[in-house]
Amino acid sequence: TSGKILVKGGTVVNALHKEVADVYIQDGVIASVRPNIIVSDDVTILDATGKYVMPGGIDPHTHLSMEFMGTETIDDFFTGQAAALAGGTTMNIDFVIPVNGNLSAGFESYMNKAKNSVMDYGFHMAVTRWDETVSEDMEVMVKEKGINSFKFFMAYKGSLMINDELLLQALKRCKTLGALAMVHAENGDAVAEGQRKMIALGITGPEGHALSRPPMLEGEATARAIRLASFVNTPLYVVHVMSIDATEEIAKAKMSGQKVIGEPVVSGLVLDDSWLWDPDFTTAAKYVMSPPLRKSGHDRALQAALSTGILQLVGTDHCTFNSTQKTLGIDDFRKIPNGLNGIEERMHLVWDVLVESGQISVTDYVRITSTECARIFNIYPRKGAILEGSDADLIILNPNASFKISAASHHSRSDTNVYEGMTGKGKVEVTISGGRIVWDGELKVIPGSGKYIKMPPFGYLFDGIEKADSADLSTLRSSNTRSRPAT
Ligand code: DUC
Ligand code: ZN
Ligand code: ZN
Ligand code: ZN
Repeated sequence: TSGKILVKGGTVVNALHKEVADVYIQDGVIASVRPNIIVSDDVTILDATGKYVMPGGIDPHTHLSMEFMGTETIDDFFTGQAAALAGGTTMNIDFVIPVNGNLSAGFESYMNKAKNSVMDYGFHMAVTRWDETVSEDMEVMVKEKGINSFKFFMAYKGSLMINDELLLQALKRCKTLGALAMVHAENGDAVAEGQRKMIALGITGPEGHALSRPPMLEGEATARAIRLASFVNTPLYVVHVMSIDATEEIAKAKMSGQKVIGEPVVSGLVLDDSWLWDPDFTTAAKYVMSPPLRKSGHDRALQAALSTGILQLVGTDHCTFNSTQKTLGIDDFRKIPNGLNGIEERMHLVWDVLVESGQISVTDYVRITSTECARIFNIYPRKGAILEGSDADLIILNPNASFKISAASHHSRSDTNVYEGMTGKGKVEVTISGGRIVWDGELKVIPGSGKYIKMPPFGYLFDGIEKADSADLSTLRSSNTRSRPAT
């Protein structure tokens, strides 16, 4: 094909506006968006009448090719991203895990893992250790490597976790670099205690996973991270918000004016923990992720929080292991590799559970699946929008067709799917990535075609922070003056 595409007659949806228009794509970029565009015959025409034309999804939270808990995720950048494209997601932001705590080595290793990428991607970086070298390396990552967010684990004691003393140092460093601090918020010390208790009680199966780390431990760590971020006045992004407890802390912080972003993941929105009690180990183990799935009720509360803006965007935490890998924990739930799928299912499930149900508008759908992520990580409007000059990453969604999820037909390499059998209305019929049709019921992906997207520091969340700091300082000075005894 010529590489020129006209998407004709659809309802073009952006985060704040929708209208019936044509979209003309040339050289990987959106060249024009307006009604009745006339083109020459070498242009591929896609009829989108009666359908929605929307920015491709951006998944802010994935783990592809991740070495974790004694094994490695079964989806690499090729299979994970191919699955994403088949489900209407055109970019993912993955988490670089440092090599022996070393950030630069971690970055090189992930750039290498991503060589067979089939869509654009960016990176967050986990910080799992703290010293002068790490602090210096953070600056290199931000200034040279295109990373503007760092993730800190408050759980996974003994491996990834860092304590409050280090977290505080890291938060300060993020602030000076204009990088967004992200936290996995669970109290790792208490989780370890909860796990010991379950094992002592003889509860070694997957249900022990849920019982050992209840929502209060997520609420506590979320509150603590929020307070520490407030103490140094830097914005905070809480990944995989799974509970009412954590959501309430985020809502409270927002009411006090603090810049806190909450990211629920699809599994938390549509599943509950009842699966973990399934007597069949293979079935139960596939639902083990951290933080764990919660009791029914948390799922609907997370949906409500998203629809009202308390939570702002949806990720997946796509981190897949096949059933053989999950048996690493057959005698001890602590050894079940944590993680489940979602990169292919996110766009369909969010549409079904929030738009079809009438909880949010189609414009809000675009905001929470794409635009908000692009804004937070400072790549809007190149990504997250259908505007002249934006990258040609977009989807055609037919609201009258239906989707059906099954491991038999999905594109992940995993032999199971936690959403097995789910169906709903709203189907991604076409995905365009980098100006090419990569999905139209069949995948047409090219290994190595995905580009690394550098994300610049000091995104919109940092606006006003310096002013707030100097206002704070002058308050401090004047209150000192008042309290000084007269001489
Ligand atoms: N939780 C998971 O379930 N998998 C990857 C890491 C994490 O925090
Ligand atoms: Zn330096
Ligand atoms: Zn996590
Ligand atoms: Zn994760």
